[in-house]
Amino acid sequence: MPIHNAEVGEVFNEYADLLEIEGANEFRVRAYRTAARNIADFPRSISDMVQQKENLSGLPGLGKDLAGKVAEIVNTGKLTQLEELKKKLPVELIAISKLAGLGPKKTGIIYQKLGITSIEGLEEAASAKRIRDLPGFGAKTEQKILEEIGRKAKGGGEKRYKLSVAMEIAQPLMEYLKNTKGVKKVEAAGSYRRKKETIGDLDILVTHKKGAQVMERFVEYEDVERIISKGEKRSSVVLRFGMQVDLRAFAESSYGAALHYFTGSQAHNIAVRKIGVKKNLKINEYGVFKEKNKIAGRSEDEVYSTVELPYIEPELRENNGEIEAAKKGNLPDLVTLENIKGDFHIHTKTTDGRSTLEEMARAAKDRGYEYIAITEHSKHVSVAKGLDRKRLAEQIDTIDHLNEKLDGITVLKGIELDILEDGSLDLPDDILRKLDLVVCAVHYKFNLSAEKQTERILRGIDNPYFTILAHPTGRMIGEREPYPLKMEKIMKAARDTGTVLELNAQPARLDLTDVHAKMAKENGVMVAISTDAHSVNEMQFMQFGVYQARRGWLEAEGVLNTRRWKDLKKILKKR
Ligand code: DGT
Ligand code: CA
Ligand code: CA
Repeated sequence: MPIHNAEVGEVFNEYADLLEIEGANEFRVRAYRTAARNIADFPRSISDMVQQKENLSGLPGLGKDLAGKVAEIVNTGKLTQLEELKKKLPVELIAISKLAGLGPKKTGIIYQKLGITSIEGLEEAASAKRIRDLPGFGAKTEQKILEEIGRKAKGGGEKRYKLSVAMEIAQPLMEYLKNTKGVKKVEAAGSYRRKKETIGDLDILVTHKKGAQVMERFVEYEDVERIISKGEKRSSVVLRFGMQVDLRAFAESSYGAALHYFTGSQAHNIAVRKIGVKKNLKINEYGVFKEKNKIAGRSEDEVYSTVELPYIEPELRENNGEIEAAKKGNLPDLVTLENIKGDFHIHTKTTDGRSTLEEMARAAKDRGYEYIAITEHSKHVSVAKGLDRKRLAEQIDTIDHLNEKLDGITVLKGIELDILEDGSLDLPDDILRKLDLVVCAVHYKFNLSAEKQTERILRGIDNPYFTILAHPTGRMIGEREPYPLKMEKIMKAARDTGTVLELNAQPARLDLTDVHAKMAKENGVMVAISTDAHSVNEMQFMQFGVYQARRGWLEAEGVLNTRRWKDLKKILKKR
């Protein structure tokens, strides 16, 4: 298995954490963190580069020494120095550093000043009020430490999985369950059905004929590592990848009520039940009851209609205004994958993609699209062989020729243009003028203050050729926090200039978030759902973008790439 860039980055991050706990020189710590970020961010597979014996010391932030360490990680899966430091430091220090709000720096202080090496020792010291006087700490931090230890003891703070990963795990399991004799319905409820960007555990519901061996078959699934419980109606297991799965069986007559109950969210359920209470109805996972009589339960539609609501799509069920909208008959008509007519963010082999331009164009046509935009990196991203003005001009010619040859799909000329630190754009206007659209993005200097970062992007947006702001917050789920940004200001500027915000569909990005997508809609800002595909395969990520857009209440109307080519053409011309 080739090791992913993010995994190499993780090794460096872990090393940086331990160095910080040990009290190492802060510049040294920072060098590893910077390298980790650059590696995780690097658009080509570092693993491939090592295998092909390419020189790594040209990568941003990597000198000869770090390049050697990268090669070691790729070749052996380990970093010797990290292993040695791990042996040297008490193991629980890492667990301590992972307690919310602590981190390696504070853990280092606790360790060095008080000699604390275990969670137990930390709890003792916090209870004895010995933490609050440490430099950079206070009574509040001390209190938080105690709460956090209490929460952990109750089993909180477990791992979450990206939706794409959860789907890879869940789909074969559900297929397997469907193939059980006597099993009728199999569906995953919970956050999975609401298409949240990350999933805590899987909640699978089934209906079956009497005597079907579904629970037996479930716990015998090849990826089951541990059985937590097994019963007739409910079983729980932990899979090899660490994910917990709860399986619950219901009668057909309760299935709709169960599906509603276990889809959640809990906040949505509570709000629905409240309406029920006003109507003297009791709603639970078995049905809707009026006194002793069951009046609904077979379908979700039935359940909603007892409280005089229309069906509400799972993606909206967060008690985030959907109940009010449903009452008023104002629910959004959510965008679907079928509405999507093109993709505005595509890389090819010309820079760091893995498929050719023509392969991407044909794959887009196969998906039923009418257009795609080719958007290579610009020159500032030198590590991805970003295009300078000359190579971009050549690509424009190539695309013109390709369009003459292709039928039924239009390839748009674009670029993923770097927004430089001062807000200027990476290529001059006279070449941008020749493009159909310009996708702009921040790719470095993530650590500016919110004011500076916002100012930088606003200046970029001022350029009349700026069409779409790509992955607006730069976050990577579970890996990199969004950079601080005044999103209201960005939204206002986007509205005033007709700038489009991208909802990047890469499962690790999903940037805009659901909350920001909704905010865009409320601000009258158009969204483009784009895959940022680096291969034909990655064009499938469109689905994840659409899920997130639906969670953000977006309708086809508010999504630019639902437009037919003939309409889009006019919109692009006008800009
Ligand atoms: P997750 O797994 O953390 O990604 O999030 P969910 O939403 O899948 O949450 P989970 O697995 O704890 O429970 C699944 C659904 O079951 C949840 O969305 C609502 C329902 N549910 C679970 N426990 C309760 C409860 O104590 N009360 C109510 N009203 N509903 C619950
Ligand atoms: Ca769940
Ligand atoms: Ca659950």
